[in-house]
Amino acid sequence: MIMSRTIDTLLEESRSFPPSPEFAARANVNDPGIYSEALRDPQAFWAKWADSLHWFQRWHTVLEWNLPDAKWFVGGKLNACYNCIDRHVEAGNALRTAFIWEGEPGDSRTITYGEILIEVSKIANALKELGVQHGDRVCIYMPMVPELAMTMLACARIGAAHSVVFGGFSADSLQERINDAEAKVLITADGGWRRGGVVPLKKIVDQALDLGCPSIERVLVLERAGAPGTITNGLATPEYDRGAWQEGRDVRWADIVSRQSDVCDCEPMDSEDLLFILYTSGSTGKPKGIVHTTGGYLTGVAATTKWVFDLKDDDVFWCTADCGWVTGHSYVVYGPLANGAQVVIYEGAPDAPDKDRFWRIVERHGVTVLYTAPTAIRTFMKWGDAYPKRCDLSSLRLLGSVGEPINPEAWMWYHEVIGGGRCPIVDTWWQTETGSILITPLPGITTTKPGSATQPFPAIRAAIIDEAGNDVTPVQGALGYYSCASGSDAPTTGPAVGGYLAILDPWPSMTRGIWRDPERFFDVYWKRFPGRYFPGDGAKVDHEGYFWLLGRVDDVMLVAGHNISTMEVESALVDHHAVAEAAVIGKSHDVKGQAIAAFVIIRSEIRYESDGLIAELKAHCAAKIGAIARPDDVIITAELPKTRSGKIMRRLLRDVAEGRALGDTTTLADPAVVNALREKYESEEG
Ligand code: 6R9
Repeated sequence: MIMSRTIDTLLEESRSFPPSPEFAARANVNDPGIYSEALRDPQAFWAKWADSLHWFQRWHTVLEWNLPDAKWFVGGKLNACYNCIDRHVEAGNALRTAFIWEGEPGDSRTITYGEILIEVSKIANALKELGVQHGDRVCIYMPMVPELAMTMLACARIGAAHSVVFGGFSADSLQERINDAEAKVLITADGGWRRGGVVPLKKIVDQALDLGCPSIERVLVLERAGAPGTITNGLATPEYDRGAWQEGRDVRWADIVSRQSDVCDCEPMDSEDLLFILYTSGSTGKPKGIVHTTGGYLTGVAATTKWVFDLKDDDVFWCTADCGWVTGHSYVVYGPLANGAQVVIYEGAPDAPDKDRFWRIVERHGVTVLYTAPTAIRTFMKWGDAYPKRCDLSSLRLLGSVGEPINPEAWMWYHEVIGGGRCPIVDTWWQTETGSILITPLPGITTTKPGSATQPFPAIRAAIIDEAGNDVTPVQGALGYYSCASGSDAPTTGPAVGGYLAILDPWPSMTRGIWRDPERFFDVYWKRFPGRYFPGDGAKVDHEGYFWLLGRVDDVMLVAGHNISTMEVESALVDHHAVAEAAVIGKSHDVKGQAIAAFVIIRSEIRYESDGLIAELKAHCAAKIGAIARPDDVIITAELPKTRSGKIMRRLLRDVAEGRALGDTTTLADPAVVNALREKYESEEG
C-alpha cells in the first residue's frame, strides 16, 4: 500500500494525553460505560438522541435496513429549521446569541435566536414567492455571511432541499452541480470578500447560466460587497465585475426579502424527506450528489455536537469551515443550532489583514471551542508562533481537527501553542457521506494520541478489512469496540494491522444515496466488502484498538482538506487545446496534505515555450474547477508510464513526484519511460 511509510512513522508515536480530571468532571459525558451500553442496543441509543429533538409526530420504527437503503425514525415528522430555531425561541431563549459574525473587512453582527427566526421566516416567504415548493432544490452560491446559513434554514423550513456550492468553485463546476440537482432557484451575492479582494460571485453565476442551466427560473442576489468604492468598516470595495443584471430573472434580496411577513409555518417533513444534496468529488470526475434526509441527519449531528465538542450553554463555538463543505453544514449550522449554541462565523481569509486574524477572533469573542483543519494548522505553524502568542487565547477549552489525517507534529503544535497545553484535542474522522462524526475521541473520556482519531463514536462499529474482505481488526478496542471495556483489560502488545476501513452497521446520519444514481451508490460504497460500508479510506488499528486514518485509497486527492479527483483535473487539462494526455496525482505536501502534480503530453503540432504554457495550464485548471485545483507542478513529458492494457500507473508517478525509489515496474509497457520522467521532474523541480 502506498501509505505504508506514513503508517510506520505514525505508529512510532507514543505520547498520550488523558483528559484532565477537571475537564472530565465537568464533561457532558464522562462515563466509559456508555460505549458498552450503546453497543448493547444501538437503536435504543439513537432513539434516545432522536427523542431529544422536537417531532410533530413521533416515529413508529427506529430503523428499516435493506442494504444499502436505510430508513431511520420511520413514520416520524419533524422540521430541521424548527429544531434549530423555533423551539429555542419557544423555550424563552429569543434573546440568546445564535451567530457572532465577522466580515473580512472587520464589520460584524451578533444575531439572536429571535432575530434569526424573523429573518429566516422572511427568506422562506421570499423563496415561496419565487415559486419554491416542498421537494424543490435550491442552489446556494454565497460567501460566508449569516444569510448563507439562514438561507439553508429557510429552505429546510419550507421543505425545499438546498445544494450549497462552495463559493470558490468555477462557473463550469457550478453549472454541472445546478444541472445535476435541477435546481429551480439560485441564491448568490454580488461578491464576497477574500484576502482584500472580492470574489465576483454574481459574475460567475452569469457565466454558469450562460453555459446553460435550464432548470433555473430565478436568481436571488444579496448585496454583500456592494459597488466598487463602497466603504465597509473603513475599507473601500475594490474594482470587481458585478455581472450583468437580467430583469425578470434576477431579483435583489433587499427588494423581496425585507417586505415579507416574518411569520412562516414550518413544513412538517417526513423523517426520510430530503434535507439537502451536497456534491463531493468522485473518482470518475463526475461529482456525486450526496443525499441527506431529515430525521437521521439531525439526530446524528445533534448527538455528535453535544458529546464530541462537549457543548454547553456558555460555550462560544467556532467551526472555521465554509458552508460549502459538509463540515459547515453539520458543525456550523445544523449540529450547533440544534443544540442552541452560540456560533462564530467568519467570512474571509486567515491572513487578512494579518496572519493573526483567527487568534484575534478567538480573543475578541471569547471562543471556547475551536474546530479547524490540519491544513490550516500547518499553515499557522509555518507562519510562526508569534501570531497566536500575541493574542489572548485563554478562553479556549477544547480544540478539534477534521478533513485529513493530522500529523503528530501539527497535533503537538496545536496542543501547545493554541491550546496552551490544557485543551483536549478531538481529531474527528468522517465524510460528506457519513453526515456526522464517526471516529473521534470523547474529550471527557478518551486518552488521545497525537495523529490518531482514536475510537468509533458510541454505537458505531468500525473495522479493518484486508484485500480479501476479511475483518482483520487486531484488537477489539480499548473503549469503543466490541469488548466495551474501560481500557484496563485491553491488550497492550501485539502488532498493529492496516487495511481498508469499513463501518459495520448503519447509523442515522448516513447518506441515503447519490442523487438519482442508486447504482453508483451501491458500487462505490457497498460492493467492495459485502454487508459493510466502505468509505474509501485506509486505516490502521494499533494494539490498544486506536484507529489511525491514512487517507484515500483510490485516486481522490485530499488537497488542503478538500476532495478533488485526479480525473477531474485530468479532464480539465485535456480540455486545453495544447494537451494530448494528462495524468494527475496527489503528492505529499507539508502544508496542504497533498498537492497536485500533473504530467502532460503536449500535442505534437503545438509550438510552445514551456514556462508560459505551464503557467497557462495551471490557470486553466483553476478556471475550470476552482483555485483549489491549481496544480503545484506541471511536468511536460513525451510519454506516460502505462500498463500494457493502457492504464496509467499513477503509483509510479507518485514515486517520481515524491522522489522515492521506483517500485515494481514489471507491468510497464516501456520501463524506460519512468526514468526519463524522473530525470525531467528532478531537473525542473530543482
Ligand atoms: C468531513 C470531511 C472526507 C475524507 C475522508 C478522509 C478525510 C476527514 C479526517 C480524514 C483522517 C480525519 N478525513 N477527516 N482523514 N483523519 N480526522 O472532511 O468530509 O470532505 O467528504 O472528506 O476526508 O479521507 O474520507 P469530506
